Amino acid sequence: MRILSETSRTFGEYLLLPNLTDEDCTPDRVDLSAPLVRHRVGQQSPIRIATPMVSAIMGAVSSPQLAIALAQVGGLSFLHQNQPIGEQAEMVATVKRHKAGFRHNDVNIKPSATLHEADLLMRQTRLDVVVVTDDGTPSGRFLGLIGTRDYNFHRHQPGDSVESRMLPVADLVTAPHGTTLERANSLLWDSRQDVLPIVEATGHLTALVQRRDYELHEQFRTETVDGDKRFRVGAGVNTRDFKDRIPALVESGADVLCLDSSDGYSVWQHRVIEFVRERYGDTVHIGAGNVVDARGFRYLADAGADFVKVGIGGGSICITRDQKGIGRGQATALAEIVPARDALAEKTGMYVPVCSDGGVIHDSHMAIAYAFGADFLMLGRYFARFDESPAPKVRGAGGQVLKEYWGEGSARARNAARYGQGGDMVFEEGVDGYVNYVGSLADNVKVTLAKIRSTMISCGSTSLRRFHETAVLEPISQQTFVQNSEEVDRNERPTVV
Ligand code: RVP
Repeated sequence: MRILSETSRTFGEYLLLPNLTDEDCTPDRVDLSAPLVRHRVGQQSPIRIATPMVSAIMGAVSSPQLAIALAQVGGLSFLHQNQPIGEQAEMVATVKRHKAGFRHNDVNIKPSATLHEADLLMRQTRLDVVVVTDDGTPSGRFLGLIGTRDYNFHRHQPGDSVESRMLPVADLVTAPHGTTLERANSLLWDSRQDVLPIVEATGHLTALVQRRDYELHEQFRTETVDGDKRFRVGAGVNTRDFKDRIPALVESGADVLCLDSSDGYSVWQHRVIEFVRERYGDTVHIGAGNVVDARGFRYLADAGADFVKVGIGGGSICITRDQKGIGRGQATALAEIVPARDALAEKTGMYVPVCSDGGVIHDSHMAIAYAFGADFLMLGRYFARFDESPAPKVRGAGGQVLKEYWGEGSARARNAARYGQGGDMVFEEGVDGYVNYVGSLADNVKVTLAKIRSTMISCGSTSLRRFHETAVLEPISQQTFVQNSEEVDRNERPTVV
């Protein structure tokens, strides 16, 4: 038995001290881009992300819709593996089909359907516009568009037909299949439409180009895309069915895989990485974890992991520490692992990025995590609060709007491949709860990034590497902590709708 002398600490126990801010230190110069997968020192990582945030491998968090929204602002999602292989592969394919700027037409309605049915469909799919085809299927002939702005139940009857209010194809400016995104965007502006349908010679619709996507592109200019301008997407895998799951995910176009486990310091993860290297060489990227000390990091990095994920027990829905007595404060885990990453890079010339997973409660904790040297962050609770997360919205007792959020180790998820104790799950390691609904991913990420840039400017840095190298962090006293938290609760205000 060994007892370590230092106390294990979390992000909330530190504050940053400002460094000198000079003339070159302005928010527009801050580059938050980070390597996602291993690379030789001095060379570019094969996958870089402009927004160093990835969504958690969780059923309550990562869906194709969230993956598209996150890739659109420069991050990346990992679709969860607690589902049949075919379903996960189909989710990956859905994201890959979605070429940046071109939205796919897979939600359709017949002209004879009622406005009530159209309204219901748009609410269910969270779309503003639905494509009308003669038979109501994606392969049907394109007849027009119906959107939330085309009807109003104070003026129109729910039983009126879609045909009576849709914008018919004859009144729409359309573009032929093969039109470039640049050309499509200028047609969109010239026509003053919100949506430009891309139509084949046969009269079938292939895609929609939307004004909102153009505006997001202009705002962020940082989409995470592959060589064919398709959004990049990641997928979780496990140590049980990997021989079948990995080929299916690779086949459907997953850009990067990640082993999904609460404790990744295991020979089982080593074997999965070996399988990937034997079968695919370096053409398939796979991250591993989770670990909380340098031994675990080195083990997985030496096994060939493309990145290593750090964190046990710190997740907002996690009760592993109570149930098993295992875990470590996230800040302390990073403080030990980041130097091991840098020492490995120095010794071998190979840089293996570190992902800090879980435990971010306030946006300021993200800045603290980057200051500790994390290359990118995996977030569950943060993304669960947005429109695009797959969980249902519910109303709380006080009337506030909430979204459901549950852990992968909860009875609801029963993710046995991640939390199974030998076979099935015998006890729970996660809870099933709610988070405040706060609106769209793009709007919220924009504000969070503004805060991180502002912190970095105060600390005199315009890149994450420099921020980490020069950051001065200080543990705060219990008294400072109490003083901060005893004030009026200014955080996490529920959105009133
Ligand atoms: P958070 O961002 O604090 O909500 O944490 C998300 C992380 O918590 C996930 O990426 C995962 O590592 C961990 N997790 C997921 N489910 C559970 C659980 O049920 N204990 N923990």
